[in-house]
Amino acid sequence: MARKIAYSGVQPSGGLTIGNYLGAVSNFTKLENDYDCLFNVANMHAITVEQDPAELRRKNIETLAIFLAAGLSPEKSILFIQSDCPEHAELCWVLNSVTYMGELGRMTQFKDKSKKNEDNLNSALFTYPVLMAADILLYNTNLVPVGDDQRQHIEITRDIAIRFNNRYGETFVVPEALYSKEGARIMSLQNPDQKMSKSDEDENATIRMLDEPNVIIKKVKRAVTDSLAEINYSDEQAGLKNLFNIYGAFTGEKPEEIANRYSGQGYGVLKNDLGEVIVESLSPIRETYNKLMSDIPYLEKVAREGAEKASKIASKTIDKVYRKVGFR
Ligand code: AQP
Repeated sequence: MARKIAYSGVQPSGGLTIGNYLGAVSNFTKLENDYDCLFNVANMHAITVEQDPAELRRKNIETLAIFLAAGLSPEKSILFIQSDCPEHAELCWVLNSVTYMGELGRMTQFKDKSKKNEDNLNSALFTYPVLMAADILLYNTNLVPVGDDQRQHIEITRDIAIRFNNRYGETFVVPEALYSKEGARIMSLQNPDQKMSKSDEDENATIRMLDEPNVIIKKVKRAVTDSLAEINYSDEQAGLKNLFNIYGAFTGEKPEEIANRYSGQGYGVLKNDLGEVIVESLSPIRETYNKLMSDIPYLEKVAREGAEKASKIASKTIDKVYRKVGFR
């Protein structure tokens, strides 16, 4: 029986955070053995906010190196850079014609990012979910491993697929999302009401996958908690709750049980231990990443071969879609 297909992408819009890792990348590696997987560096999404071209060029390959360092294998998964496959833009255009302004206007990510980018309210920011639908639907994807912040985008992808199928006949697989349990929504260390984001300007708000151990320890120590001086796992202590969620996502333990273990102790003890847990998990990734980055031609080869394999699948979908809509 043919294996099911899993697809996901990560924008090279900054240094990847433990939110990106726990919510997405760490789950990619768990799927490799059971699914036919495609994972890409979503650089076409990244330009919906202003990027420095030289930096973006560098980040494309760095993000691919992080995928490999986190354990993904080019032998098992198709790893590629989104803009190397023109089919993403081609399908996006067709899908734009079956997507309504009203449904795009309801996307909370658009509303949030609009507020942060008032001087660059471009139409790609608005149609971002259509490109994401194209990414997913191009590969007959069954499963999309993503963080909780992508819920609305997965829903609209499903709506677009169903609408297209109804209008033009059975064409797309309607995909399901896969959310991780503890790591689905890692919050900012400085504002636990907001999700941790790689583009956050406050460096203390994020822990990046490639942060040095002393930086990680320092950032955890500076994480905002509260003045109750009492260990609980509750919504009223959102900063503390986030720290337990991060702890649990790294160790596989239930956050509530970790909180019980620390009951009666000070926040400082918890923060010290959590810093160590994160350093221990991320150090091997950082070391492998550094080795990979010393061989750029190898990384470029992985990207090139990945794009060839992805395009082979994607071009079949484009052919089918172009026939359905009357282009061919
Ligand atoms: N805080 C988070 N907790 C859990 N998962 C998260 N993801 C992002 N932030 C968290 C998941 O990481 C994957 C890649 O995200 P993305 O690069 O496509 O864009 P994003 O969701 O907009 O992530 P960022 O870090 O907030 O990037 P910027 O700052 O550039 O907008 C997705 O699966 C996402 O759910």
